[in-house]
Amino acid sequence: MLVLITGATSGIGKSTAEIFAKNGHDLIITGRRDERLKELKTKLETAFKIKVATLCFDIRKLNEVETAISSLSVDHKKIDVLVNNAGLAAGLSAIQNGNIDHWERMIDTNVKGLLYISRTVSNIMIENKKGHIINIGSIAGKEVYANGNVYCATKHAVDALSKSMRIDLLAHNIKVTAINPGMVETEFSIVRFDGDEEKAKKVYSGLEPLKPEDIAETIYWVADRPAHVNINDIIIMPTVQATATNVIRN
Ligand code: NDP
Ligand code: 8X3
Repeated sequence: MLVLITGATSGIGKSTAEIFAKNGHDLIITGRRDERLKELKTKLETAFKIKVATLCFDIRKLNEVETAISSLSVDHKKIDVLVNNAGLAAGLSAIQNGNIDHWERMIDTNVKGLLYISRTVSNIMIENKKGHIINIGSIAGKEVYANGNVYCATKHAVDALSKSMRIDLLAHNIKVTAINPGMVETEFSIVRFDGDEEKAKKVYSGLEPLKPEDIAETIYWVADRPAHVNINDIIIMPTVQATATNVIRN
């Protein structure tokens, strides 16, 4: 398989690149931090004898998305699996105090960015007469929680888009899966709290969160099902987390 993973410089996306590479699949890895992309490419090509292409672009910018994808060679355009993983939460404030820049970053990345890449790559998949799009949603796309307002709205949008994409792409032999994790310890909370590592650490204190590898294994399993099987939707949580806010801590 040739697998394009957005947001592969960190967390879930990076672990997903690692598990596909380990299983012998070629990759296209994307993100804005080019040095990290290059480091990961060298590491995976050396360890697993696979081919890795890197595309450094900001998913919020349609022209960057289109230029990056059209720069791929003919062979690299045979994308079998698109993992729509790039995303973020910015801030955690009541709606009346919300930071507009945070709102725009979340909407532009989680919704518009996902749409830009999906439109571009689904046309390639339509030409190839097959494909699989795996969207990383969230428990925040199934429930809402205090101060999560705009992040929850963007992930509810991902939930809705996954369902509608599945219908629109049905006639083109393109599978669509949504994977919705609860708490996963990555750079997510550091980004959410604008680099405040102490505050980020508290999110996971006194509990065992999911690891990015747990989500990567699920993504790999979903992509590895036989051609006639599609997994529509998965919610995956740490054992100590029942809902977005019901969590047991030591
Ligand atoms: P990380 O912060 O560790 O990784 C986020 C990735 O997204 C990075 O590789 C980053 O790359 C990329 N990204 C962010 N903004 C952009 C952009 N504008 N253009 C291109 N790439 C971008 O977080 P996670 O691994 O946790 O997050 C991955 C996904 O999982 C997100 O969609 C998140 O909402 C979702 N999720 C996370 C959960 C968690 O608890 N961690 C739970 C549920 C869902 P770079 O900065 O190099 O551009
Ligand atoms: C990330 C999980 O609960 O912080 O999507 O929104 S949560």
